[in-house]
Order: sequence, then C-alpha cells, then structure tokens
Amino acid sequence: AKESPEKKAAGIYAASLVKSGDAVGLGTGSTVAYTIKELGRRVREENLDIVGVVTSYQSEAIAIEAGVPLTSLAETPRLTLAIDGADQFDENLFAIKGGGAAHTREKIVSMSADRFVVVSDPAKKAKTLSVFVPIEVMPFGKELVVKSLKELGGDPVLRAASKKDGPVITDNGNFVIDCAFGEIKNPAALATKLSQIPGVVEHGIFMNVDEVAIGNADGTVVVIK
Ligand code: DER
Repeated sequence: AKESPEKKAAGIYAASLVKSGDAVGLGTGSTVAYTIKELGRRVREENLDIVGVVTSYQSEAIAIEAGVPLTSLAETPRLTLAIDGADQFDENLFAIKGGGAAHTREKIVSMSADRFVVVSDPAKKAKTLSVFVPIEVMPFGKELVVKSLKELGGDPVLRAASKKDGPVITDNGNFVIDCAFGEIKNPAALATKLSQIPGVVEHGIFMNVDEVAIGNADGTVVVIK
C-alpha cells in the first residue's frame, strides 16, 4: 500500500506512548501497522521490553516480521494500552471500526486495556458518525440478523470477499454484514440495539476510546482526549 504521511505520523506517535514493561494491544489495519513496525524498531534499537497481543492474522504477521514479542490474553489478561485504527470517529470519541473485519478481537483487546488509543487521520473525523457499521454475524443467524437490521432502519449488505468466491469469512469463522444507518445521532442507543440481536457476534461501534491521535500530512499529530 502507498505511504500515508498522516497515518505514519499518527502510528509512530502512538508507539512513543509505549514504555518497557507494557503489555500492548496491537490493532489491525494500515494505520496501526506503522505503530507495530515502530515498536519493532524500538525493541531492536532501544531494548524496549514489551509484549503484544494481536487482533488478527494480519497484525500477527506484521508483529512477527517486526520482532515484537507476542503473548495472549490467557497469559496477559490485563493490558497497559491498546492501539488501533478506526473507520470514523465523532467529537465524543465514539468510533466505528471493522473495515478490516477484525473488530470483534479488537473490541475484546481494547476492553482488556487500561487505555485505548486510536490512531487516525483527518478524513475520518466527523461531527456525527455516518459510515456503515460492520457487524460480525454467526452464519446460522444471518437471515434473522438481516431482518432485524432492516427493522432498525438499516441497509444490511453481506460483505463479499474480493479474492475468494462468496462472503468474507472472519478470523473467527463468521460472516460480516455492513449496515448503513445514515447519520447515527445516538451511537450508544444503536449499539445496545445491535448487541441484542441474536446471531450478532459483535458490532463495530466502539464507546471505549480514551484518545484519538490524528496525523497530519506535515508529520504533526493532534491528540483529542
Ligand atoms: O478494521 C478496523 O477496525 C481497522 O482498525 C480499520 O478500521 C482501520 O484501518 P485503516 O487504519 O487501514 O484505515
């Protein structure tokens, strides 16, 4: 993928928040990939003494390549901080995630951390959340979930794979339904409704973000808390 100065600035800034002794949640996507690679550099060049918990096969491969020591939630259930990207965030730091279909493990890891830092760029900042909400769904429940989402006023679309015939299958063996709701004025209320639908494994509305680091093209970073 081509370099993004905005994503690089945010990603490298977030890596600077990490100190020896930390257990770090490592998110998924192109922005946090910069963080993982920078952490690998700090491990090699600064003897940074950390362990990471990954949120996907993708972040696992990037972390192994970068040389970031890995652990599991079974061994390290409490994390110092989790760092991850987002598809969009609003002025209350509510975020929509799941563009990479990894949001279930991302939410588990971010909720296991004392601090959750999102790394992002200006294009994802919105006054009101409005992008589609990715929802991980048990295949067995797909029809009921689609029906329920329509009753909530959503426009559910089963996420098709691009290099595989048929639907995307997540790292957990499930489907992803992307559901647009237009402007989401009350993300918390929608999150509750989505969580109550049988067959929904996890939705992409995150209400636990502690701070967002927004990278700019000139390399500067703005932090919103
Ligand atoms: O899937 C996710 O939630 C990712 O964090 C994604 O939304 C952000 O990916 P990006 O950093 O490649 O934009």
